[in-house]
Amino acid sequence: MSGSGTGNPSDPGSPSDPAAFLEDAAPPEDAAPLEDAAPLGDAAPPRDAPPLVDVVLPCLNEAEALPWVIGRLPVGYRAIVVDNGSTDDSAAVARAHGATVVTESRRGFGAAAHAGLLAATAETVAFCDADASMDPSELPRMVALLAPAARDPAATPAGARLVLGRRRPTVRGSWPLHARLANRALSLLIRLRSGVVLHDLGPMRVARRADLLALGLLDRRSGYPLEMVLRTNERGWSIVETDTAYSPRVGRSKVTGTVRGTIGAIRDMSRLLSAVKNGAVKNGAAKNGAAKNGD
Ligand SMILES: Nc1nc2c(ncn2[C@@H]2O[C@H](COP(=O)(O)OP(=O)(O)OP(=O)(O)O)[C@@H](O)[C@H]2O)c(=O)[nH]1
Ligand SMILES: [Mg+2]
Repeated sequence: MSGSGTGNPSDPGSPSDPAAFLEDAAPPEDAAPLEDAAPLGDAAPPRDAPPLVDVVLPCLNEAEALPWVIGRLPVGYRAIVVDNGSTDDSAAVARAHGATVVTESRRGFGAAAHAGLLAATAETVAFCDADASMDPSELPRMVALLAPAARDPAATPAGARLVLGRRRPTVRGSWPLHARLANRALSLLIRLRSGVVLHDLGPMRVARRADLLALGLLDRRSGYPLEMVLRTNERGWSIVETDTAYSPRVGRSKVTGTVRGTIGAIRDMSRLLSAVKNGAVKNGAAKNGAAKNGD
């Protein structure tokens, strides 16, 4: 790592001892510095043009992080902040920074994410945490990996139907060890049960809106991202992973940093994986694989 930092507000810069990272915690050598993950720049659409991509930002008390997150959106990307019962100023801060705010009173990551999907109007929809652990300026590279929009959602054009950001820690402490181990175990179970080869079930992801709606997702809690993967695979649609930077979140941790959150996530995921085992979620013939940064 060259030490350029990520621009993330919590990023203290590069570690003094990069070799101290666990092996798979190191960002890939060919990863472009985030400053290079260029927004659309000159190709800026007119002011009132419809969004190219709607970016769903589920939000529970992220007032501190939102200004940075919304500010990192490329031109033509619209922030849809789904306020999930925040008791801080999240909604007001989001509005003040130009985001569209949707209110979802039913608690749960999936409830918030799905409300954002239903509010989206762009052909392409992205999901990103609102805690500044991920950088929305990486989204165009992910969108570029998507297959062209299919007129018929049942069709299978070449290219990915779901692009997942594989989290790569930028500094030690971005990702607590217990969370990384749990994630690794989950990835292995997904591979065994469904055949989908993943390294991470990261929350940053992009897909076509019509495809996402066609999946008929039902989970409204922590299982939502996993159900999205399993249902995409069930249809035989291709899933691709690409490396994305993962920095320490801004604000208080709700899931991976708390015992309650971790147990809840494991419970929701296990239920879904049992559904695969019992045949309630079928395995498709999806090809999936990793895309290198810049592919
Ligand atoms: N946990 C949780 N997050 C929610 C909820 N509703 C919206 N969110 C948002 O969903 C995103 C993911 O939640 P995080 O708390 O970052 O969960 P995580 O990334 O697994 O773990 P930490 O970042 O370590 O807390 C954040 O932007 C939250 O604000 C909810 O009901 N529960
Ligand atoms: Mg987070």
